[in-house]
Amino acid sequence: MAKEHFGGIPKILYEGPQSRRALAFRHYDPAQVIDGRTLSEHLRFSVAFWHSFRGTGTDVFGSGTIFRPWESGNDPLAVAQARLDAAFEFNVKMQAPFWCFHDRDIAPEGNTLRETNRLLDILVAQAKALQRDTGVRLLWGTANLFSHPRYMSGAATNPDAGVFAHAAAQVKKALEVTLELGGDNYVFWGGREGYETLLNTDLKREQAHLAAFLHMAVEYAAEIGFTGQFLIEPKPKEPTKHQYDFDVAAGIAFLRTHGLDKYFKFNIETNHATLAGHTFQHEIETAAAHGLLGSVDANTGDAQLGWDTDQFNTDVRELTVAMMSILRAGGLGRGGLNFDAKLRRPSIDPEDLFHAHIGGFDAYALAFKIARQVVADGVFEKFVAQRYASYDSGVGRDIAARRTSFRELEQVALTAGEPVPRSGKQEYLENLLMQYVHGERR
Ligand code: XLS
Ligand code: NI
Ligand code: NI
Repeated sequence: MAKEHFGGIPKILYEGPQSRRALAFRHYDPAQVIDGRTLSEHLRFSVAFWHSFRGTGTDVFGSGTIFRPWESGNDPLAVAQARLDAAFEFNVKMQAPFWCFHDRDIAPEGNTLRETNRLLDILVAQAKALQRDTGVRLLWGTANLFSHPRYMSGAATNPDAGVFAHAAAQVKKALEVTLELGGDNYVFWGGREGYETLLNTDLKREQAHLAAFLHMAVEYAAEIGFTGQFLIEPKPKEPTKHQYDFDVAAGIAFLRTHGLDKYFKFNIETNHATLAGHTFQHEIETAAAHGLLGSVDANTGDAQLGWDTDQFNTDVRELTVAMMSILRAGGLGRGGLNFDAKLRRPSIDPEDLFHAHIGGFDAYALAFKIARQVVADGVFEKFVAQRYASYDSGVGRDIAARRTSFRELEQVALTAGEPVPRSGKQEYLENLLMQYVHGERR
């Protein structure tokens, strides 16, 4: 890398839990081998280019607060090139093996689609060289189908077929670029694929169009030889009042209805789960129950704010239970933990970007280690198995195998009398969990 952009900040190294240095890892030791794989391979941390390198701290009440030195200059292409260099330097210094981006994050838009594609090609060539030089890889690519005014009423769900065509052209190119950069996945987050009011919306038609769009993406991927995993990223609302990929359950219904479930899995974002009224773990369990757990957008919301604040998550308890579900599901495979999170508006120093990711990486690494211990000990699993044991034999087994009927079960109920109540022992289990979280059982 030519010029150092984060001067004065060294590569962040693992120093162990006792370290008191702020710019060090206490739990994330990328090279630590656990169960035959390094921690880096288990966790597959990814930096989200859009938040970390395009976020300026704007909100609805005010303009940007975060200015990086490489952002100055009046040639947008040169700025984009310096920015991309800075991003890879950040990945390397953070020991983050992956990055993620939207097409429009990395390259400026031209006056025509053709010109925009040409500019994108320049940055993609640079990214390819940077990937080769640094070993950083692409976790997933995606297209920004929500910022440009043409997408104000959606992309694939736009009432205007011309906008649909434009979105198709954009995703076609984004797929080519993701293939070129060896991306492991391709993500669809349905930014404006929803509605503001049903007074002007044909909901059924819009969903059919969205399905057609996704089928065409699958077909084009096959055509060009992109074998990465397609992911849907559910979010209930924001920017629109209602988004069709509301949550994992709605996503499953949509994918199955339109014959897409064999091609897609889910990219689950913590803050989107909470916006939908679920826990992070709930969304993971729901996807995993259907074999559709793909990847994670690692962030968190704010309990008092009702929107997608995309903060860095340091809640080890929440991450531990999420990790327990991920491990029980067999891990994330070719997915990973993408830090779709941004700095707070007053966190304006380049160093803050490091503190933010260090906190997030360490919290996830610690949660992974705790969860691994929990799953290995199997105490919760044993409790749950016990709780359902009545379905392992006799009439319970017949119910599970659908070998009985209401008539037979009525006889069972009449002869057996009132079932004996058994405690769910929630508080006992929560205390047990805390023993792991607090390190008393490690
Ligand atoms: C926004 C989404 C977005 C996707 C990628 O809420 O999380 O950042 O991850 O388009
Ligand atoms: Ni996201
Ligand atoms: Ni989000």
